[in-house]
Amino acid sequence: MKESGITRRKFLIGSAAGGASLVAASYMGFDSWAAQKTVSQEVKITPTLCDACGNWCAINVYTRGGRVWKAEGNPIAGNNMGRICAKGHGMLHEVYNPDRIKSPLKRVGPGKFEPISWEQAYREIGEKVRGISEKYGPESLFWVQYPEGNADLTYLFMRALGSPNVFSHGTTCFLPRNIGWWLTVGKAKPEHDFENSRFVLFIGRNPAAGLQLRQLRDLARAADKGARLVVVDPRFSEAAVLGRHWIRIRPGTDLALMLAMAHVMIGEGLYQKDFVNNYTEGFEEWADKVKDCTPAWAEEKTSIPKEVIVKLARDLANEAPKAVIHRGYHGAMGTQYKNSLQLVRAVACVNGLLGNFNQLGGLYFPPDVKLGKLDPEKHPVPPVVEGPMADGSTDEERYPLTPKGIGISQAIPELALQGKLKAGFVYHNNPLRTNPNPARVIEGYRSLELLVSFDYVLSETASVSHYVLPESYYLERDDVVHTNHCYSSKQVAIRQQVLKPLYDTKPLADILVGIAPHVGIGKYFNFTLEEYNRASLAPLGVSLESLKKEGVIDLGGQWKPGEPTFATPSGKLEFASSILRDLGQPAVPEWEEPLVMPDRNDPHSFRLIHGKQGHHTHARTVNQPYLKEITTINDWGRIWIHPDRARALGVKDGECMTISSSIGKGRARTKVTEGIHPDCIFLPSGYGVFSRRLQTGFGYGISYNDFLPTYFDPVLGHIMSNEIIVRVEKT
Ligand SMILES: Nc1nc2c(c(=O)[nH]1)N[C@H]1C(S)=C(S)[C@@H](COP(=O)(O)OP(=O)(O)OC[C@H]3O[C@@H](n4cnc5c(=O)[nH]c(N)nc54)[C@H](O)[C@@H]3O)O[C@H]1N2
Ligand SMILES: Nc1nc2c(c(=O)[nH]1)N[C@H]1C(S)=C(S)[C@@H](COP(=O)(O)OP(=O)(O)OC[C@H]3O[C@@H](n4cnc5c(=O)[nH]c(N)nc54)[C@H](O)[C@@H]3O)O[C@H]1N2
Ligand code: SF4
Ligand SMILES: [Mo]
Repeated sequence: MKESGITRRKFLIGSAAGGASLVAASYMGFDSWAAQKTVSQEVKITPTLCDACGNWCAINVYTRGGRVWKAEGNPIAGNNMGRICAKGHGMLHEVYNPDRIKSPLKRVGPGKFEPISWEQAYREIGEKVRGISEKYGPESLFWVQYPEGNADLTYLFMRALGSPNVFSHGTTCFLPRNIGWWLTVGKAKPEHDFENSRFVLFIGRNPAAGLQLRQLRDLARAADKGARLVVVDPRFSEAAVLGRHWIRIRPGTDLALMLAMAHVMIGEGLYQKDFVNNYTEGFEEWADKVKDCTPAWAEEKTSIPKEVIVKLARDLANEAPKAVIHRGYHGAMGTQYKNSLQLVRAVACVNGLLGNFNQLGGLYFPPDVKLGKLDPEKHPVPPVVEGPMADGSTDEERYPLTPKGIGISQAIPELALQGKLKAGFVYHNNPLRTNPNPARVIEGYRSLELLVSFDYVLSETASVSHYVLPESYYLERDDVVHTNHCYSSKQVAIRQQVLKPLYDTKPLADILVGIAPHVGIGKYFNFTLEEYNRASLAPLGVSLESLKKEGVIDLGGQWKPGEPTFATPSGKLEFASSILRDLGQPAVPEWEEPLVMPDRNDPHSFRLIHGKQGHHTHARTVNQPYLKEITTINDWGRIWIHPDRARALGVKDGECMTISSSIGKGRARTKVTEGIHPDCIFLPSGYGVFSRRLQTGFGYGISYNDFLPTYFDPVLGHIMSNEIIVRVEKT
């Protein structure tokens, strides 16, 4: 065990001593354990949905003597198939975290909060929202959230208030990935039939740490059956360990690799001709475009030897149609680069050359589940808000491809400072940590006349809010019915209460019903969550009681291979996109330079890249002692740098480096490793907690956002989080 960080022994000593900094006894110190032994040992199993990340895995939670004991994955759930990850286990115990907010809070001074009643919170927030709306118009109100689950309720709330401004994490997570696929095949998220694949290629996707448990299971099965899993990444990621084939690429250049692979596949006639002839549009135009994208050209861009590119293209094509390039998520194809949209288009098109749509071992479109709605006779629906969003994202001229209802959340601070936004609600989201340029985010959010956060702890954002409303922890509440994603069949699932709330907290639905009459929208919130859920389930012929008993119910409609269909304007896979052409954008995927490149003559110049670790979610789990301990025991908070570059800087493994950009400066210990491209340094993305109210996580590590200016991709508006060159020095 390393000396750095908190060892388990120190952790336990801290616990026994009741050390505040170690979130002690309530995590089950010896005394409480001994006391437990004397109370009831009744074991109860409740099916519910994990909320430790956005995957909504179905789990069965065991309580013993009324305390959470453990959880197991629900085997029939399509997106986890009985699995549960370290975060899922660790975050169960957060319900007992002493950092939790125990009642509604009102800020009475910098960093100072006083507990208030729900009634007072509803009344005061209601009055303020009403006043601000009357004075500046409802378009001065906004809501920002992690948009899963209860999103329907929050859209309803904002619609009732008359505001179009609902923001999600889209521009910091996935936006180009969704739009690129939608343009090419008409749907944002095709699924993969990995179990039957013979060859899977990952372009900036690391499913062994950016977890989706079903994918991981299916990939492991494919690997067992002899499939090749090849990972293209600037660093030797966990997926590269799983796949045993790593192709090291210069960050920001995957588009060149894709174009060169298309060049080889088309030039050597290695594409699926029947598929291309029958189901695609614009092949000749793209073939013409990639004529000059030779492997030698791509070698220059990517630093991948041309022989490797040729072999990769041939090997992949040889296994078609049981060959697939992963659809991508956050890394490379997400919101990281200026050329991410072109990259996603190119990936979708190379999948088209492989002809793998609706084929075994390829890609398919998961079946949709359509839920019911409350009876509008009894529960009036507010009128649709026609006006534009304050960030310009609904402006057809400026962001014609950015869909409604996602928003460009990194614009909020600026809009607040300009006085265009006056009051905000932050739900299950922490923009002070997860948006670029935290100093500016703080300034912007602080300038609001009213900021209300819904959280279960005093996150950085909650800490600067005027009111903090504690949503019950996920183990303590019911949520809206969920149509789980990531599936090959239709399923519905439900998150339900495992424990009675430990403190004076409430589920979101109850909070909205509580505030609504105070802002004059009570008539739109005249329902209970139970009524809402019953109405959702009605068309499915599933009762709420049976769903609560099972946790997940499979409705059939299993995906089957067959004729592919595409929801594009042409009804085909569009190598050439008519939508892009009409917008004056490149109709077929073509090379686009990244926004920035490090200076190869300057030993201090690096691109800063980042990524997930399997035991942390975004910026929020490092306050969980067991999960933080995984980091400290393994010394996994370090920043990766290539040995040649480290030598040039005179930095040795484990020593400190200072990193600076135009907006920030920070220090981190190094991991000197061959497993990273020399052009970049890599920072794991979970660390850098700066809320003192998160006692375990506080002060550990740094965050990429601290170095990243507020960018807006010119086409979609995403943050381009890896388009940042930093200066690195030995500390
Ligand atoms: N454990 C865990 N699992 C999660 C989450 C979590 O927070 N924690 N979050 C969920 C969510 S919301 C998301 S968005 C997904 C994210 O899932 P991923 O997209 O897989 O996650 P990342 O780690 O951001 O990026 C993947 C890889 O991209 C690499 N990369 C960076 N730049 C480039 C490049 O230019 N080219 C290539 N080829 N690779 C590059 C990084 O080194 C990294 O290994 O994970 C989901 N699952
Ligand atoms: N530093 C950093 N920034 C990132 C990322 C990263 O990995 N690191 N990832 C990027 C990506 S891919 C994404 S998707 C976004 C995610 O962006 P966010 O959604 O802002 O990320 P989280 O860190 O998950 O923050 C969620 C917040 O919800 C709170 N929360 C947890 N459980 C509950 C609950 O039951 N109810 C309520 N009301 N609140 C709860 C947490 O305490 C936390 O404050 O961030 C992006 N930005
Ligand atoms: S992947 Fe892990 S943390 Fe995310 S929902 Fe599933 S079990 Fe929970
Ligand atoms: Mo994400």
